[in-house]
Amino acid sequence: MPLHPRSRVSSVSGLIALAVLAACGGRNGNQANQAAGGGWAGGDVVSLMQARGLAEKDVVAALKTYTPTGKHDEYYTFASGGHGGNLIVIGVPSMRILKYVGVFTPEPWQGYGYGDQSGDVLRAVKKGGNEITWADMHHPAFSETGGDYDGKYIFVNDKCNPRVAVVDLSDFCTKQIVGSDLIASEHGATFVTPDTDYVVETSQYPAPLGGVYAPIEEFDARYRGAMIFWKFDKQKGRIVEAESFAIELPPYMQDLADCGKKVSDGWVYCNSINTERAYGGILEGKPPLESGATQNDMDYLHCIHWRQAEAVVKAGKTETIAGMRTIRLQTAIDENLLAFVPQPKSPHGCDVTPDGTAIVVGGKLDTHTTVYDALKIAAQMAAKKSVGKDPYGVPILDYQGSIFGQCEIGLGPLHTVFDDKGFAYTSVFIETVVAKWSLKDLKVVQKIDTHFNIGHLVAAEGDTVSPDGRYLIAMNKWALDRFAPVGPLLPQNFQLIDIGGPTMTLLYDMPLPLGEPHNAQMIKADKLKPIDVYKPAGIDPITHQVDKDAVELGKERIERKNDGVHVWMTAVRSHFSPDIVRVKEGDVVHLHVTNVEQAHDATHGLAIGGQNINVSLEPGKHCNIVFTANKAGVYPFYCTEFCSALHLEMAGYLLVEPK
Ligand code: CUK
Ligand code: CUA
Repeated sequence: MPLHPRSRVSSVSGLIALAVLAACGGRNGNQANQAAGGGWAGGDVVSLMQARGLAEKDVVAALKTYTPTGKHDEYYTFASGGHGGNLIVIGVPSMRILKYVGVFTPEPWQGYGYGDQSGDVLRAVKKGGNEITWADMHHPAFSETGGDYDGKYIFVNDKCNPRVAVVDLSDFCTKQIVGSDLIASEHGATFVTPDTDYVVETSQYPAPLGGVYAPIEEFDARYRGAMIFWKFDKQKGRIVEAESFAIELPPYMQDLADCGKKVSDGWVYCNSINTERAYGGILEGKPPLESGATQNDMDYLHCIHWRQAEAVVKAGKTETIAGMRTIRLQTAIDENLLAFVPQPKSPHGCDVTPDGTAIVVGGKLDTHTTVYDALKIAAQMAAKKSVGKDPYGVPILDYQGSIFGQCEIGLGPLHTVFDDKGFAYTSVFIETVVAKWSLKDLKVVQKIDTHFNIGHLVAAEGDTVSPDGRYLIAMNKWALDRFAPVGPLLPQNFQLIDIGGPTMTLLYDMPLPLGEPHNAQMIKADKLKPIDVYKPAGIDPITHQVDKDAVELGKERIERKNDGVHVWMTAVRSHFSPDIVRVKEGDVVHLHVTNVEQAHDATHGLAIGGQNINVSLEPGKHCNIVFTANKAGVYPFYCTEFCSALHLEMAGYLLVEPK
């Protein structure tokens, strides 16, 4: 064995501990080795710290996050891609991006929406006949069993064009997108009931239900909100539209929702803004919407008994609007399944504690979080005790009689997540901090700066019945000076914070240059059991069944049929077969292509020039591609993943002969 020229410290941690001591004790470790001219002369830890201007806390943060090659992260974070309309999968604590999952937006690498059957998923919901290829994605939610993440599915919403998507975590692919024209925008989505019976989607900006027109002067009479309960079939992994229902709500701006759990199982809560029912009119002599909407001292926390609503639906007490079985507002009142509790001025955030006893709502224009008592609310509703009614007849419960109390947080509290030690963590937008406070005595114990203007925050399993503590990510709206400048449009800044010890410490800044993610969810890595390959070969990833047109090696063929030319093709290192496809100008071409390989990571791609066709062929995957060869010419097709030494030779020709 070759001897190392220098004696070595026996362990890496020992070396680093020594180095940190040396650097931080003020001793000048090894000045001669200090990097000159940008190189890493010397290469020992002390020199590196000095050369890079790192303090002890930086090295400690690095040690807590650095993940050497081949080592996996402890957690996955699934962040909404915001305007990007996709999901971003991030490893924690390394903050390495592991995957983008195309959801509401075509995703070229996955071949999502570029020619194969995934396009049917992407384009399933049109709005007014228009194809929508972006989204304003806000809130991902994992499927749950018993209030805990089960690692099977993740749901996401589109605020702008109300839609909900189902992503299967066995292959990280979008399987379904649904949407209802009942509502015209949404926000309180997606949130799941503790056993994922329903995925909740709540409207935000009131509009006449069902996508019809009504003059805005008839706002109070004809504009409405609604909460949709999308029924989820866990076995099939699909939302069942026919078994879904909605509840009509007054025309306030319903905001964030969360489902009760444990003692509050069966309930869903939703905060609201603009109970003033302002609708703007700046050029028409009215106050701007935002000032009209902030006149009242109190808005309303909506408390909805969804299990009761389910029974009302079963009893047939609904009206179908835009295809959605809807419990009308009067029915909801008569059936005692909806009540309001006042909440301080323009609230934001609505988060149920892990034990289900309390609902935390942020103040936004108030300096408190208000902690509501789920049982007191339920008791008042059961006793039909109210202190008044809103203009639509919805009972209003006594505010003081519905709360545990308030926590003085700071300027602009928004969202709250939880740890395993009885602490809550609230994002404070204006003050730009995370405030850690005790659920026991509602007292703040620590604040940590964020950079800058934090929106949501996510903690490890922090929205479940059993949070882990450990890690928290602050999702900041502004990045300002944190990164090298990239022009006027700046990335978002995800800041990883260690919440494992008694004090929060900042570990890492991660720019996210894609959209405004809003929220994310963090799950223990060992809860996910993704597949390696599609098995057996020929699987349609949407149905997870062997496709009827799956192709086996040796069974490749081309046939002209009534509906066009069918090509049954295989992909295997390093050729497509057939590699010459002859069609006539104007032919409809049906390309059935199977990657017959079963080797892990042996992915091919198939792209055809001039047709906007680009699919990803993971091992075992089958794609059905349909297009019209509308222009005579010679179209090379080729593999787009560097799969083998002869990858560049993995190509062929589509020959479109003139008519
Ligand atoms: S909202 Cu964006 S920071 Cu859509 Cu959840 Cu609060
Ligand atoms: Cu197959 Cu490159």
